[in-house]
Amino acid sequence: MADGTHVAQGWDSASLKALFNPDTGWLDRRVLSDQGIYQLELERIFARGWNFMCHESQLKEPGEYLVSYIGEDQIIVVRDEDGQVNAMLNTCRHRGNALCRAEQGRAKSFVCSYHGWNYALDGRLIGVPGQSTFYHGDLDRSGLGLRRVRLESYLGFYFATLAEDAPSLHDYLGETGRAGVGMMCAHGEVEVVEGVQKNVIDCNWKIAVDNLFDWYHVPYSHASANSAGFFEIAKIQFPKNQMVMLGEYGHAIGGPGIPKETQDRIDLLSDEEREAMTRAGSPEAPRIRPRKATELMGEAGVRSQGHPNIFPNLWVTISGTQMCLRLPRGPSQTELWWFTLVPKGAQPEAKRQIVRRLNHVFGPAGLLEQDDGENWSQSTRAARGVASRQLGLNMQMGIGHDEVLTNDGGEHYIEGLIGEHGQRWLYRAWTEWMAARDWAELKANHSLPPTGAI
Ligand code: UNU
Ligand code: FES
Ligand code: FE
Repeated sequence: MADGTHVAQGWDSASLKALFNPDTGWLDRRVLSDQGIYQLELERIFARGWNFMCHESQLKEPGEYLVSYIGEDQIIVVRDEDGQVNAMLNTCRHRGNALCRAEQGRAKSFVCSYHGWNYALDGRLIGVPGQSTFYHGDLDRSGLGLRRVRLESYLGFYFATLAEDAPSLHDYLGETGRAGVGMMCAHGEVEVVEGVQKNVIDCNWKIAVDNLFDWYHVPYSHASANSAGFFEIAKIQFPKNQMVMLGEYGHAIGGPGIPKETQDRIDLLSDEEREAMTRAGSPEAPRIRPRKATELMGEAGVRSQGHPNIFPNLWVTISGTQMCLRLPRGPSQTELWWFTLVPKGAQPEAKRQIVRRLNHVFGPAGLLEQDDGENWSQSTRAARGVASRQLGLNMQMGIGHDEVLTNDGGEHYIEGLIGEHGQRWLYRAWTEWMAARDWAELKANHSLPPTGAI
């Protein structure tokens, strides 16, 4: 059944909701290990949500394509001869073979390597060997095109969904999701450098997502980076100036936030003065955004120096310099895809320097990801142990000590100490997505960002 009931025996709506208690912060560890839950995630979260595919700069010319994923479904994203970008399932309609074997490339059409069926860049089946002879002219090609997938873009970032009844990408992202995507364009237009760095970590995808809101681990997990002089934790963590933005459908942004009084002073400055302030090294805000960033990110969003997560699995890293997709590969494995952003039209030498610097931070060669990946895989492994998995995971930090503020722009945010509001918002949304059988139920039953005490 399309709603996944056949694969998730025992997981009815009530038992799924019971896996996380947002009022206490206790999470059932089976969410990191159970095969039935994993199958249901593919159907109810990945197939239903808007999944990041690529940036427009990755598909410049007609025929350029790349292959990405919605859960475990491969998706071809390709620019056709008319300049239109199409998304289609990467599976031949004959015997199901994968059409694109390359991760990225340029094609005139897609010819299947098994029996030679040929598909146009918009998915139409345009050639079948032996049509008039072996098929006796009986084959109706018109019904055998590649399965088209809904694709929409925001600020040049393309997302796809398998759900016909999903809201528009714009509405799905909401204020918080749009602030998150906007963060990447806050200093001007961007492009993605060639090549996506990919590696697999033996962890559940959610433990990697929950980490991006986690500014508690930085001095411990990354202690060696600090003592090696790789970075100065005191200059990036801002434990008392944290801001968490909460958005509909599970989007959130968490991490350091520029205090409002500081931003009020920044707002009076010209863009040139802001650049000078950044160069001089402001102790309160590592990188000051230009005036027009407020339009993209909102008045609260523009103060965030933290990490957006576009639900379910797109992490925008600090100041919008990279993106990381956390692609699920079973309950115990996650494929991480790193996209590096540079200013549009950056010169080769400038690009090279940015890539070299960022490769040392996150990604498979990055010091920070090596520290964290080790912890995530051990958390995931323990969730498979019959005794260990009976103990919940604790996410209680900050409960009852904070307040959700709301402004005229419709932004909802919490300011204060390091806490686990972002993680709780993530898992609360996760249970709501998992318990809803379709978009109608999700729309009716999901939590709107709260106001007041939290
Ligand atoms: O570990 C992290 N999430 C992090 C550390 C992020 C940015 C800078 C340092
Ligand atoms: Fe593609 Fe047969 S599986 S042509
Ligand atoms: Fe980290």
